[in-house]
Amino acid sequence: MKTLLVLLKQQHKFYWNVEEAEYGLQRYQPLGLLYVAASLEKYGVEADVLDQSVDGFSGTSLIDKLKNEKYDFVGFYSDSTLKNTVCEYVKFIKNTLNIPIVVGGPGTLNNKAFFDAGCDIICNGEGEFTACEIVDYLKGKKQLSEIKGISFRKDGKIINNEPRELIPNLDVLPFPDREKMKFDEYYDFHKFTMRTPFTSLITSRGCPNNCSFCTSHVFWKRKVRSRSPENIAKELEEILEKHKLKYIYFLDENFGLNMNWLFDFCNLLIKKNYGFHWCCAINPFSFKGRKQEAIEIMKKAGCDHMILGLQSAVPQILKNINRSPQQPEAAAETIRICKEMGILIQLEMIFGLPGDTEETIKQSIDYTIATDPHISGFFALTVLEGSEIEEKYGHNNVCSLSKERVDELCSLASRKFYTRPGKILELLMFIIKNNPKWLGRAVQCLPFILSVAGLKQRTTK
Ligand code: B12
Ligand code: SF4
Repeated sequence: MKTLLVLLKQQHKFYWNVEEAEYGLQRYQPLGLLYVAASLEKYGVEADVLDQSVDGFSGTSLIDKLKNEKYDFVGFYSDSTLKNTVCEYVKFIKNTLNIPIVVGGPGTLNNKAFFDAGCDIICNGEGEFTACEIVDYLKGKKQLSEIKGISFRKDGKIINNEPRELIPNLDVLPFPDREKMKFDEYYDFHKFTMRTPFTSLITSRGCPNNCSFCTSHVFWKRKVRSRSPENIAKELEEILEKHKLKYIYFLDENFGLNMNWLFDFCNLLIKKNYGFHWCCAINPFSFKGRKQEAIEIMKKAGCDHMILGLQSAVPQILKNINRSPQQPEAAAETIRICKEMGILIQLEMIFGLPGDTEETIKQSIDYTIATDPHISGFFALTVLEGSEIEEKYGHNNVCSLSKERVDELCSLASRKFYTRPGKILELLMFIIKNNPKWLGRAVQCLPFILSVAGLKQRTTK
């Protein structure tokens, strides 16, 4: 049995500032598909992985490949923003080829459109074991009704099977085989600290929180499972055998939530002295009570960039999105410590949240300027299918401001934040001191820099 797993290129303007230039600056290996592929191969199924932004195929050439190379089924990754693109491909393939199509990923929470397009099976949640059971079904060894964690169509009706239990011990999973991809084609030059060769890796799955704009709690059930530091070290050493790795982004939704784990992991990195730098995403309450100590050891272990999601500085807006009103204070402390230690700190804000007005957005901008992280992203809310905000507001306006006004306020915030002379100098000095090679990318990064600085209007749909 043989399968092709596919990540399509984003064609719709959901991702902020999505333009061709963006994809020349930022690409991540499709870790989810690589995990599924590794489990299938362990199960005796040949699994190839294609990434359209690197492999550049068209719908017609994809069909030719599926036919000529005799694949038994094809799988697509979909997040909410890729959904329309995936549906277009599913429809196109099904018009010419009768091949089973499976779709998985965080964008499948509302699955009707995929079935309407012709998809056969949706994998809900983690895919490693589900995909192997789908193979059993295709071999005639299992009924669809027996497979936990899938949805399928029977007599025109969508059947949602019982959910699959989360994999209790992530250490049992085979490592994603990055050699399936063109390793050097992955990087994120949005990061001033980026060095190549680069890869991404995930040390835990899930997040305990339930922010109303996010779908993590629906997908990962608010349960956090961490891999053991030793298991991660083994994966790192496999990569380091083949590549002189210089940079890693740990893709966890909230990195290092468990403090004992964080200290063990950082101590292991320090002991092993692998020589790469890394970046991670945290939240305002991360490292609570032991912030100074935690950030210090992370720095020692190679962390040079943290992404801190605060979203709003206004207590009532934070309450509206199921967050604590104490977070702005906590985030300010993280920003201060990171700056003292020379870690690039990036604050993320979302505008257009429930209850947002011109005044609350102004307060968030003022807060960002006052706390002065190195960089800050101001994003217009993307309403994700399956999120609490979508349930509550549907396609209606979430706040009193129009989408256009929210976009304008994002640009205005960026302009106010980045066009201060001190800021430009600070960033330039940071780059020269920490990663001068990045400046070689400056011309290619120009559209990105202009957009970040609010000098080029952003549009999101
Ligand atoms: C890396 C990343 C990115 C990268 C690259 C994304 C890409 N498509 O290549 C960048 C930085 C570009 C990015 C951008 C965005 N991202 Co992003 N990103 C991630 C991140 C941090 C890691 C993804 C990952 O590797 N996960 C680890 C693997 C193991 O999990 P997985 O991918 O879900 O795969 C498992 C299952 O889903 C399933 N599965 C997946 N595919 C398939 C296919 C088949 C056939 C089967 C059987 C199973 C299966 O099996 C896998 C193994 O168990 C996740 C958060 C997270 N930690 O997951 C967010 C996440 C995917 N991003 C998210 C969002 C919202 C965005 C943006 C829209 C943000 C924005 N507003 O601009 C953009 C849009 C991207 C786009 N499509 O254009 C959301 C998606 C939510 C949703 N409902 O769709 C996530 C979940 C974050 C969150 N908690 O909200 N992102
Ligand atoms: S936004 Fe971040 S902290 Fe909130 S639920 Fe999603 S992943 Fe967790």
